[in-house]
Amino acid sequence: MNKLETTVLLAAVLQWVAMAEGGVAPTLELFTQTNHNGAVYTINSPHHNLANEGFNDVTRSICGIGLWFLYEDKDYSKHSKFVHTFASPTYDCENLESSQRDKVSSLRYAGMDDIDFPTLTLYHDKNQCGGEFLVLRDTDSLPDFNDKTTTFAVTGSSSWTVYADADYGGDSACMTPGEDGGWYYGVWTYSELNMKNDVVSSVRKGCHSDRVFEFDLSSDQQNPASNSTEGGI
Ligand SMILES: [Ca+2]
Ligand SMILES: [Ca+2]
Repeated sequence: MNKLETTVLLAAVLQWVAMAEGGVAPTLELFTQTNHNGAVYTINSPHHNLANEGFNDVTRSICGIGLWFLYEDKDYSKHSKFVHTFASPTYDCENLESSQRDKVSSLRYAGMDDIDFPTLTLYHDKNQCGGEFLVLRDTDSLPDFNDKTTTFAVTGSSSWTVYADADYGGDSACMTPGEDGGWYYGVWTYSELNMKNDVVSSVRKGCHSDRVFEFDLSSDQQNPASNSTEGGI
């Protein structure tokens, strides 16, 4: 079976899984050449150091499903000069831009092992770097992540409201995900919510603030898929 056939088969299998279970799991394939050629490494979980898998600094193109962040440095480090966002509800492929090739050292997805499950992930640093805290329900205090959040990622169709004080007090902002073919996600930094850095102390599911910030998907299209659907050598 050649690579195209393998890719088509994988897409069919993933679609079947989605239909069977209602929500597909995030998955990402890393390729050592552009246009999903070369050696491939398939990922279904966070990887803080691709050197452990013998796949450090070799990725040139990617295919997959879900909302993923790819970091230049290991450990999702804030010192990474780039963090590449991949977002797709169906199996899709793209080439990394040339300045990001042969440099990816860690990666992780936002949310749960179902790309439609409503989640909010809080990140310690800019560009979804550093420690993370996954929120699934109303949380009136954040003992392990209080006043630490710089960036936010949402999966699922629910909005989420963040507050500067515990018990849903103080300044607040509602994040509403954008829609891509019936799939929802969003990524924000504190300044895009007109909040201060490192102030979030409680979180509620749903939109409970009159300060509403809807994610604009068009702002997040980094690398049109048409670049990578032609095959090639
Ligand atoms: Ca690297
Ligand atoms: Ca606070």
